[in-house]
Amino acid sequence: MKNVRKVIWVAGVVCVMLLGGLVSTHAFAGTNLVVNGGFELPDIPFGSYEILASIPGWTTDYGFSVEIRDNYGYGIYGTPYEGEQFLELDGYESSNILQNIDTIVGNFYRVSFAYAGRDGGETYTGNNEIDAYWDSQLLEELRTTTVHEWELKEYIVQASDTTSTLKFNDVGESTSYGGYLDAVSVELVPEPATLLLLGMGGLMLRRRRPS
Ligand SMILES: [Ca+2]
Ligand SMILES: [Ca+2]
Ligand SMILES: [Ca+2]
Repeated sequence: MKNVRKVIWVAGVVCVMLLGGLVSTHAFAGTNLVVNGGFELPDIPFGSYEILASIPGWTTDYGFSVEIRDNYGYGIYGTPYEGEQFLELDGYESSNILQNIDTIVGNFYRVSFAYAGRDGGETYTGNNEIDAYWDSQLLEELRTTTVHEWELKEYIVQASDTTSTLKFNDVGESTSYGGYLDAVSVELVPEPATLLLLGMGGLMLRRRRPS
């Protein structure tokens, strides 16, 4: 019985140490590192839209403005992917948004976001075209001919610097009609070895408990 207690105690200590290691990486897996990734700020009135030169958390390096919509549009056309608001690139003119994110060199991150085509946007060539980048790495050339059908996109990327840049470039014609984005997220992916050890620690505790 003494040995069993010792094994449980050691397994517990190992788990705490591993968890401590994860904490020290300044971000738990599952924590969204993107500020205002759901475009809920600034909070604009329900059923309206605003064209803004800047929004919290994001900057732009071309284009005058982006557009935030809060359930603005007929029927499903105004529905966000999550929350109450979403973003349209190309508010008055073709634009981009980017955000610098603190990352750990060599660590892996899960990048995800929702993308949809704009109602009315399909009438102009290339209106919904957005190129998504992680630093200089092209994640995807986002293209759609559908109207307001949210697609959840996911990628696993690796950080090569202590700051990584997530960027969305509108690459369609400057028409005031652009693609939609919502629910932008970057989460730390635990290292496989750490996950394995955590799993083994948990397994050891479960197996020893009955005796
Ligand atoms: Ca949202
Ligand atoms: Ca609102
Ligand atoms: Ca456009």
